[in-house]
Amino acid sequence: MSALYPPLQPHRQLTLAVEPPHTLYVEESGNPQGLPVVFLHGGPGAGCVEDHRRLFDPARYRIILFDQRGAGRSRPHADLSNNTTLALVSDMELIRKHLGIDQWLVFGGSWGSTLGLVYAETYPERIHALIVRGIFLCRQQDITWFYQHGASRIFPDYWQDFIAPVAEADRHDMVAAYYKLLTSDDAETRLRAARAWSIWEGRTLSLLPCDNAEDLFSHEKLALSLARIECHYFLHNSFLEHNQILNNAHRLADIPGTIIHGRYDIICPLDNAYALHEAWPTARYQIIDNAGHAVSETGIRDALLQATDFYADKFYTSA
Ligand code: STX
Repeated sequence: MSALYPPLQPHRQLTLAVEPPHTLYVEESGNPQGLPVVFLHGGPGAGCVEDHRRLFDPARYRIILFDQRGAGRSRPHADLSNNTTLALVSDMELIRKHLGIDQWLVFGGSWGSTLGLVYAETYPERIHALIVRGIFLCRQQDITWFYQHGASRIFPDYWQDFIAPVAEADRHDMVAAYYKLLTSDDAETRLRAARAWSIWEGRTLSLLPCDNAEDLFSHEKLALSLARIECHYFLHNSFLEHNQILNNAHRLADIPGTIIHGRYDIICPLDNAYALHEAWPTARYQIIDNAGHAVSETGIRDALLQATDFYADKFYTSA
């Protein structure tokens, strides 16, 4: 079992104005001369946390974290305007150019895997390697599974709490119903819906229950950005064409890659990773047999650390 790298502070933090009204929080930690890696957080809308830095050897990586539009420390918080997949991909290019980086390693879990895959299929020449975890292809079947029926059968008790804010007549389309609540004029309605949406995700995240999931996910700031931004993306088919990621997977062929996925992932079932592995057979494919969806689960964390060390061995050269 391997531990995360020790806690570390960013040596540079910046606020980058992208398309109005958005301003992004971007930070760098680790070795300024190291192998650049960009970390893509989940949700969309979850934002980065300090532990994300600790997945990378700070002696060999130049670690770049940023909060996507509306998430974390980016402003305006939880804002849905001009918030699309394509916009996030162009933000990544803006950040890359702003930091003077030619090629970087791209690392993403869950929605971060979605964004990383779309970015890689758009700009394959910009990527040293791609590490993706908890694969989320954002197909209609993936959204239906988690927000309509599927996961509801594994967690029927938590599902009741998830559907509670929605009038019975509207429950045939949970994403559309939630969108109305989450964009309501009434702040209390928005927050109540955001908490229920977010707690559903928190409770279903890991194979074994995690004690503080409800506290964490009901926190006003996280709940609002996570729920509003996710719901906005999923209502709009994540701004992707039908099966876009798999259909364009041939563009990944020359990218060194690692796919890591927990066998008991209920948020993003393993068939997401399996389909990606079939479409991108040159990538290393690792099923973690004792884990669900969370980056914090031991088996997932170990595999991720092994992967980041593997690519540092391969690509890092000291000046
Ligand atoms: N959301 C998938 C996703 O990206 C449907 C995701 N799942 N859990 C998370 O993100 C957090 C734990 C980061 C909130």
